[in-house]
Amino acid sequence: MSNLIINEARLWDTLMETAAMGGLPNGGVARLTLSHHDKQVRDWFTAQCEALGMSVTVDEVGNMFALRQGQNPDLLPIAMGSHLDTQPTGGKFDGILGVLGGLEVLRTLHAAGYTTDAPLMLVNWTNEEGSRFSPAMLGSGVYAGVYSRDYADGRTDVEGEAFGTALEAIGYRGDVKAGDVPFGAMFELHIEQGPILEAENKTIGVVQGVQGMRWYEVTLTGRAAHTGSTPMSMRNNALLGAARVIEGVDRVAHGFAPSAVGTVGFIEVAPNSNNVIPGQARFTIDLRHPEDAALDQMEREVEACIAEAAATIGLEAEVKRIAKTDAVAFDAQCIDAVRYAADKAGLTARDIISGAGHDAVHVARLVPTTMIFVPSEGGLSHNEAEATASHECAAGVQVLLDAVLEYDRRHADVRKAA
Ligand code: HGY
Ligand code: MN
Ligand code: MN
Repeated sequence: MSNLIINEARLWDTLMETAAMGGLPNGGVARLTLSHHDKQVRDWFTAQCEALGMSVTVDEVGNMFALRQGQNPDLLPIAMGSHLDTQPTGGKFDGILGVLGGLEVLRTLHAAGYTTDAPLMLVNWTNEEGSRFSPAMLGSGVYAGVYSRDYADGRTDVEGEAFGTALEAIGYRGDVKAGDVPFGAMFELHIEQGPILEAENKTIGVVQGVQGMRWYEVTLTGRAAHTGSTPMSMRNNALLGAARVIEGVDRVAHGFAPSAVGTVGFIEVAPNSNNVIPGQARFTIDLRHPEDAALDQMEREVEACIAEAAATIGLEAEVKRIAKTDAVAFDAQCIDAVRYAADKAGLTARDIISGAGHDAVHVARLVPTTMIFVPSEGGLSHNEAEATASHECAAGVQVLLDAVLEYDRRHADVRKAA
């Protein structure tokens, strides 16, 4: 059992230092994937890891893997990781806490001259947010074989720039095939992004799994026409159709309360002019629920709502499902290591299912994986006011350190006993 303690002040300083990379005047962070701010933090990440004697490998979709040697180089590394990209009006903690938490663990081990049995790895997954380029968790999805590299390369942002072009523009097209950098387990520290831990006054979320999530791209096409001279009976207003669907998604989600959520968060209208009846509306739908069967039913009800709006208003509807991640349960041994670590630190904890999606969802289909949550103030995230207290960040990183060391020790014991 180790008595290593992470350095809370160093962790907080590092969080605040990186929050300035894409920092916003109101205190939030805009570090969209593959932007120059993303390049800035990636370059910084590489320098920090190399300063600890680690080697950094970049794969073909920009996923970054920093490796720390263990006593037994033949073993698969134990990974820690999350994402460095943010929402356009993101906060200082979503994703980056998991990467910087892993960095703090590695800094603590380095300072102590402590070498684990298995190698350790710190991962930055590309485009977890799915904001600039949908869908979310794209880099980890390509690593896991859910999406092809070509599919990812072809995704475009609202300006029409392709993922592959942006990746090469910041110099992060690695020469290793996605999926070819192996590791044996992953622990992801993340803020909860919801209200439960704070409401129950718990410091640690022992994450059991992640709910199912589906994203759709919908294009409704009507007819652009003059707002002044076109009678109401002669209109094919695509934005009116979108409004009906937006209302319908909300109604379907409430119909599956309390577990379901449904949102339309992005919409583009063409030609988007004051005095033109909208000829086209393109928007995304985000549906989530802990049970896949419920998502199947929600999907049917939303599709029916789209068809009805199109038929009533005289629109063409194109619906593409661009992401489907079924509910995932995390690994019992990893979860037990987290529980052990929370107990060891004397922290209050509770089991929890993640409402938000994470790279751990794709990774869990490949190797033993779990997550550690710390509270979000007011349950708020994907908002500039996102906040988690320094001592809570430090508690999460201490649990990350002790969970990884415990997992490493338990596996070393099994090998010795064999
Ligand atoms: O969509 C999500 O849950 C994550 O923030 N990408
Ligand atoms: Mn995140
Ligand atoms: Mn996020």
